[in-house]
Amino acid sequence: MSLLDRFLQKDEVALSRLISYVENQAPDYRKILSSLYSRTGKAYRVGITGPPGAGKSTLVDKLSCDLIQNGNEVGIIAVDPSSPFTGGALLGDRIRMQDLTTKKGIFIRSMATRGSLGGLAFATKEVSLLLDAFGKDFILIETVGVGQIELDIVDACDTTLVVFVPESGDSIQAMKAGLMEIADIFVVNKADREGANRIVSELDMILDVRRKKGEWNYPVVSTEAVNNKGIDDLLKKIKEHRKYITENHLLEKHRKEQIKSELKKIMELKLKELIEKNLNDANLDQLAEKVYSGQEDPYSAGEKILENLNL
Ligand SMILES: Nc1nc2c(ncn2[C@@H]2O[C@H](COP(=O)(O)OP(=O)(O)OP(=O)(O)O)[C@@H](O)[C@H]2O)c(=O)[nH]1
Ligand SMILES: [Mg+2]
Repeated sequence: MSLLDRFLQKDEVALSRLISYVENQAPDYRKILSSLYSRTGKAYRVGITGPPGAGKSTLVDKLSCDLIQNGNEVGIIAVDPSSPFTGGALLGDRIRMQDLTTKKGIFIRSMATRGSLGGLAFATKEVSLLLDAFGKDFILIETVGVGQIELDIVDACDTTLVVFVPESGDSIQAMKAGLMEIADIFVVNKADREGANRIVSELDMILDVRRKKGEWNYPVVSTEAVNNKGIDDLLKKIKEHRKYITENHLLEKHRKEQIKSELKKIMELKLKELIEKNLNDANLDQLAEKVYSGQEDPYSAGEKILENLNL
């Protein structure tokens, strides 16, 4: 049986293998995604981001358990842009989520920078397509930190949670990093610690400016992930947000925007490949020689090459 057939029969080993194909951009990986594309669009993607150690993995763990108990299948992608390879820095996550891997209906994958063409955010999208095609109802994407890559990743999600902790300064830092703008739901985790109420009211104060009657109200939810407290409330808010963006056609609009940027990216990558294929070192040397000796200028030389590419 082919890998694809096994994938279609819900074989998780085949899923893992296909994810590696896609991550490594193995030959024909596009054909695989293309043949599976019609099976996608059903999964709901939830992004979870926030400062290191805020309790994101613990939240993902508890949310997943609740979701599978309600009959959903869950895919988890843990992304760490700061790690040069998959595994190392995420080992902690893996250990913490270990009991999850044995639960039926939950699949976990870690991803890290591998210099993949198109970048980590794009690779994450492609992996989530696979999970979607596999039949996952929810895809939870955890990213640590506040850089541009993380923002791009959660921006591609349908609902984004930003996790805060009672330690002071977090909210202000997050605002600087643009986290406030991308969050749909604000989570104050470690509510068992002192200062939790203060940060909730601080957030509420900032958000009141943005809250408009009849529109999404940017809720702040307190949780104690380790003690499984507040998780049902959080899940309720996620579902409310889903309902809100669906009914107001915002989900549709957002997904179309995502498709546009994917299309551009796919074409960019294809062009890059074509250029590399058609322009070997010898050609380049020759051209450089011509430009250097004044026979040609680089602008017209570049145009000519592009015209001759078989697009
Ligand atoms: N006191 C308290 N500790 C918690 C709570 N939730 C999680 N923790 C602890 O906080 C630590 C970090 O939790 P993680 O879930 O790994 O946090 P994370 O945000 O995924 O961490 P990174 O992925 O490394 O950024 C762990 O020791 C958790 O047990 C909570 O509600 N209260
Ligand atoms: Mg984590």
